[in-house]
Amino acid sequence: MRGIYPAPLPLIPSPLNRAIYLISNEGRGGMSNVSRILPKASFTWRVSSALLVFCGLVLPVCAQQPLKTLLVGVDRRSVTSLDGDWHYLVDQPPAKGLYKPDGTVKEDGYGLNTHPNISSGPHNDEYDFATAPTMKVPGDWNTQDPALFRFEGVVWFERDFDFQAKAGARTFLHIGAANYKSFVWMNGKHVCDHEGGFTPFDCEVTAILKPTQNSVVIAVDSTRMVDGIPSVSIDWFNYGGLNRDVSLVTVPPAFIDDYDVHLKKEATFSSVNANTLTGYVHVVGAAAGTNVTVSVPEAGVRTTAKTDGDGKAAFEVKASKLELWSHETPKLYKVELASGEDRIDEEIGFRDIRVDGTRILLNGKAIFLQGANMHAEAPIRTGRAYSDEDVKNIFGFLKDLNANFVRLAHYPHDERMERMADKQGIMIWSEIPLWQHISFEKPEVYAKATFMLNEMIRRDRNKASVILWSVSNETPNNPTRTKFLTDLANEARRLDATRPITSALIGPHAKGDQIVQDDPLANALDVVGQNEYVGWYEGTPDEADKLHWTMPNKPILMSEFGAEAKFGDHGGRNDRWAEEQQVNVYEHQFVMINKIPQVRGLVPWVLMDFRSPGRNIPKLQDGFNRKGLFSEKGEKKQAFYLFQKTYKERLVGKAE
Ligand code: GCB
Repeated sequence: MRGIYPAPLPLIPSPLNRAIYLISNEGRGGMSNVSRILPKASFTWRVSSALLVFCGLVLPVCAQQPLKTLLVGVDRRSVTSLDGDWHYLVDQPPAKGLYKPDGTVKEDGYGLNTHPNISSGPHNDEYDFATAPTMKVPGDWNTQDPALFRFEGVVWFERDFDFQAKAGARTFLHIGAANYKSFVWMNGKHVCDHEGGFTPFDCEVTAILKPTQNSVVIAVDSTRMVDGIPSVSIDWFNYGGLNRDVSLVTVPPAFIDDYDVHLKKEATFSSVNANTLTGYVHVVGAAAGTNVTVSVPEAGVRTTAKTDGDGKAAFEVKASKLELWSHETPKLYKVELASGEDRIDEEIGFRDIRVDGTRILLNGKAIFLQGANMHAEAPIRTGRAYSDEDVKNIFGFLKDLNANFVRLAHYPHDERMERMADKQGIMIWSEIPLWQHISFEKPEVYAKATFMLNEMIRRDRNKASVILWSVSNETPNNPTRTKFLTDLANEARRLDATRPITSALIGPHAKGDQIVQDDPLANALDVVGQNEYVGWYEGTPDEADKLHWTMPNKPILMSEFGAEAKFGDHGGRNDRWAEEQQVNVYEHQFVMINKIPQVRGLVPWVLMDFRSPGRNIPKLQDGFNRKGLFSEKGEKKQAFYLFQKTYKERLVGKAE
């Protein structure tokens, strides 16, 4: 089986990446594990330096594994779903079914899916998937089995299936997301691993599949790691499991794995000339010079481009006429991408998003973002969000609020969110889970961050609704972190030059009535997110009125502000936990925010109450962060109505 890897990953390593790569190779006598497994002169030579470090240092097991790819647009293909009931077994710490005593992965562990010798003969393996209970995939184990509600560790999943392979076709196992590390076996063969809880991955299983009685076994380890992203401390629930759809994707021998179709970004935007589409289609297994066609019938576009030696076909073509996507008119076009036997039918919106001074311009027009933060929590049923129903409920809340924007905190959410946002005209801030304290000093953590950034951008770059990539949330202001995040922001720009880059900053504390935001990370950003909790973690609600912020001369989004309130808890305007106090905090915040001229968006924390096990005040929190405008059951707090009216009548903030 030949491994493949996404082409748009950093082919030219950034200076820091290059340094890490050299260090990792030196440390291994000049030859990394990865370079040993890469077939010479093949496509895989173009693997990113981030992956080299990732496999070479972080996951030594990669050395024995075929590389994985990341198929873009899987939800636009016809796939064989493996969702449904999977057997599961808990591998209690130290997880002897998965890890050897030294922490490396066992090749003769539960992944082999053998059966115990119960009745006779020598005693052998002590696990059995065939008779194990089942749970639903997608889903988190915490809300499906009460015994696992607080469990963080290794749970194994197994299911059997029949599969009629098409002659000559290639088949990939696609996992929408599994938190946090995954180790995958197919028919007893270890096929791939992945680190990161919120992005998809694929492993090729073509040569291993049989017509009947296939068995896929996946170990998911949700243990928090100091050097993970996020690290050990988080203010959300660490839902473990196969949290998003799992499927088999069958493609022809030469297939489209990645594409980017967007409105050409000119030096200045002009609506008259905004009709050039550009980008690339990448075809794995295509000889140089293979034809790729890109058609947008409704816009009169049909162009043919040829792949280069790496399978990439770049194109640029003028549309006869293009109606641009916006939150007011979320126009999507049917886009057909085809090469040889492969074809993907997409729906893509075209728009221009840029920063001009302190303004954010969408299609040349200054916009003000009226939004909310949201965790990937399922309203009403609670648990990790993964379904059409969950997404419908969340968008119902946003539309009811009159929002035009959502910050998907603090990690990439289910792709359904972006699809729905594209259709409904909600703009998105998309973020990697780089939250507060991270091991910024460690090169391998930087490698993981670039890896996750790549995965996020690759999955969602064709979504018009995504207008901002965020590299982090509330990180400590020191030179090591600033260098790390500045490099990461530049990496994001290199991967996608069409969108502004942001991050949510925190602090500094007020000095008297003055607050000067002088975090040097702002220099690396196009749009500055500012989190602050005046009236809740700091000061009293009315103190906000007196505060004067000095902010960078860039567009500012108030990316978090708010207060906790328990739905149905009523009292005075200064009574903590009362809905009235939450309203009071916001009303004073509005006074303060209205005095900051560069503010271009409101993003209250948070749309809906969400599970966070550190929130331990009985009867008030009960394991939930209660800063929601909605309760987790979808009940509207008074602050919801405040925002609904504020957004409808555009009472706070200006687009320019
Ligand atoms: C923050 C964090 C967010 C927390 C929130 C809170 O600053 O960015 O993840 O949940 O505060 O409620 O404390």
